[in-house]
Amino acid sequence: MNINTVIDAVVERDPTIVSVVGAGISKASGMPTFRGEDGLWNNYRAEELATPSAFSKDPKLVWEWYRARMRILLEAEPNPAHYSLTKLEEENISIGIITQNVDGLHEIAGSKKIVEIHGRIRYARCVNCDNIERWDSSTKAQKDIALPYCHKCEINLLRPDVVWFGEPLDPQSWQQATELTMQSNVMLVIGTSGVVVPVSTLPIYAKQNNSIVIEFNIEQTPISGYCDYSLLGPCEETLPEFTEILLEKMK
Ligand code: BJW
Repeated sequence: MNINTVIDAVVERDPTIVSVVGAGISKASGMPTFRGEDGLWNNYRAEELATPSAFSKDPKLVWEWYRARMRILLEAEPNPAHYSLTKLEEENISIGIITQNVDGLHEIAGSKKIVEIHGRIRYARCVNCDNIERWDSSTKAQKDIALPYCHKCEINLLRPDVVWFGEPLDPQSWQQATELTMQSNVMLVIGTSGVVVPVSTLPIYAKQNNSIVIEFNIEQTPISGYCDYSLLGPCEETLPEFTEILLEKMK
C-alpha cells in the first residue's frame, strides 16, 4: 500500500484522529509483547498469569512477572512511534490515545489525552480496601522482596492496578474510549494483535461510524479485514513517516 494514497484519503476527511494502541508500539522501547515470539515469560503465557485466579493461586509468581517487566520498563524510553502520536495531539489532529499498554510510555512521550484502558503497571491496589499506591520505586520493583501489603489497611495484599482476563474494564474508561471512537473520523490501530475483547471491537465501531481505519502492524491481524488500509512494517518507522507526510500535506 502506497503511504501517499492513504494520507490523501485522510487529508480529504479533515481528520480528527483517535488511536487504538497495543504492545507492538513499545516493542522498539524494549518491552516484550504478549503473543508471538517473545510472548512467554518463564514458559508461562499471559493467559496463565494475567488472571484473578492465577493471583489467588500463586501471588508470588504473578508479582515476579510484574517485577520482571518493571525492571525492563525502568530502563525503557518512548520511541519515535510514541512521539508521533504526541506530535499529532500537539497539532490538534489527534483527540486521544486508547492504549492497552500499562507501561505509561505515552505520558512520558508528552501525550496528554490518554485512556489507559487496561490500567497502569506503576500502581498497585489493595485487593480489599480502596487504597491505590505507587510501587514502581526501584527498590520495590527491583528487589525480590516479600509480597507487597497494603499500607492503608495493612492486612491485605496489593495487586497490580491493571485489568486481568475475566475482569471488566473501568466503565468510565470504556465510555471515554467509545466516545473518542464516535467523535473521530480516522482511527489508527497500532501494534495490537486484535484478539482481546472488548478493545478489539473499537475498529468495528469506527467502521460503523464511517471512519477511515488504518492498521500499523508488522503483520496482518484479525482486525485487518475491518481496516481500510494496512501499513505493514515496524510502527516506529511507518508512524513517523505517516505523521510527517500528513502534517506536511495539511499545511
Ligand atoms: C508490531 C511491532 C512493531 C510487534 N510495529 N506492530 C474465555 C475465557 C475468559 C475470558 C474470555 C474468553 N473469551 C473471551 C474472553 C474475554 C477476554 C479476551 O479477550 N480473551 C481473548 C484472549 C480470547 N477479555 C477479557 O477478559 C477482558 N474483559 C472482559 O471481557 O470483561 C467482560 C466482563 C464484563 C463484566 C464482568 C466481568 C467481565 C479484559 C481483558 C484484559 C486483558 N489484560 C491484558 C493484561 C493487562 C495487564 C498487563 O499488561 O499485565 O492486557 S492481557 C494482554 O493482552 C494485555 C494487552 O493489553 C492485551 C492485548 O495485547 P496486544 O497489545 O494486542 O499485544 P499482542 O502481544 O497480542 O500483540 C502485539 C502486536 O504488535 C502483534 O500484532 C504484533 O504483530 C505487533 N507488533 N512489533 C508494529 N514494531
